[in-house]
Amino acid sequence: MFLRIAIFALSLLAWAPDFQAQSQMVPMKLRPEARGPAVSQPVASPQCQSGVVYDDGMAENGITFDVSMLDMVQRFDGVGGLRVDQICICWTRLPGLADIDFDLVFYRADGPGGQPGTFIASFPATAAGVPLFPDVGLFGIDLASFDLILPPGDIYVGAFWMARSFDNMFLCTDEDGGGVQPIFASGDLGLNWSDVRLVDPSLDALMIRGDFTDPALASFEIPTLETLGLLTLALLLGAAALWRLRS
Ligand SMILES: [Ca+2]
Repeated sequence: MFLRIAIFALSLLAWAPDFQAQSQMVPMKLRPEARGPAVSQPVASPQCQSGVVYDDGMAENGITFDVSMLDMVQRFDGVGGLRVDQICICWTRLPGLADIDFDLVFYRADGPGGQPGTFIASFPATAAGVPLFPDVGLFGIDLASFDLILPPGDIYVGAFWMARSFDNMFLCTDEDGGGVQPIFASGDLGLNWSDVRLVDPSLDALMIRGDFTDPALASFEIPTLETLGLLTLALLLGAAALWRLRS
């Protein structure tokens, strides 16, 4: 959050170039020829596999945009009202920097036509040791301790990063998994959004996944042996006290 506020302040000083870039955002891809056989290894980590997943587990490509600040998000349906436990996000890269600092970002789907609208939250994160394309890395970010309860409705989840500072970094894309979730990109901190699929028809899904739980269910605790043991001890002590009083 602090990073975004700081960057927003800076962006006011240099607003014009990015605002113009927004209206003509063109994706930069690792394999511009698009569709073909899967070239990456299967995602090694089981992270988020039991959560909300829109990709097929194999990345065919990567995508970024030539803007200073880039938000790229994918819509998650049916997660409104749930608590975010973990987000998994896949990065790949060309030679250069191996680590990327980014923010996980959350937006409500209350913009025009259901596109991203109200900003919800962001969390600074780092993906260290991003593999060279065609290898990819699925990085899990544990958010359980933040107790982020999402507002009602559909939610956009994705990443914000300084795309020109990390111009060798790409979000992994699935191009043959059949995903249909809306995907949007913004070069001006979410003021204007571009439908990424309109400029990149080969894109099926971003490899962004999430684990969510119902906060009502999360607060239910199954009694543990320790709890039962303490209860038994209390009963025994109570019985002993009663016996001593009566004797
Ligand atoms: Ca795939």
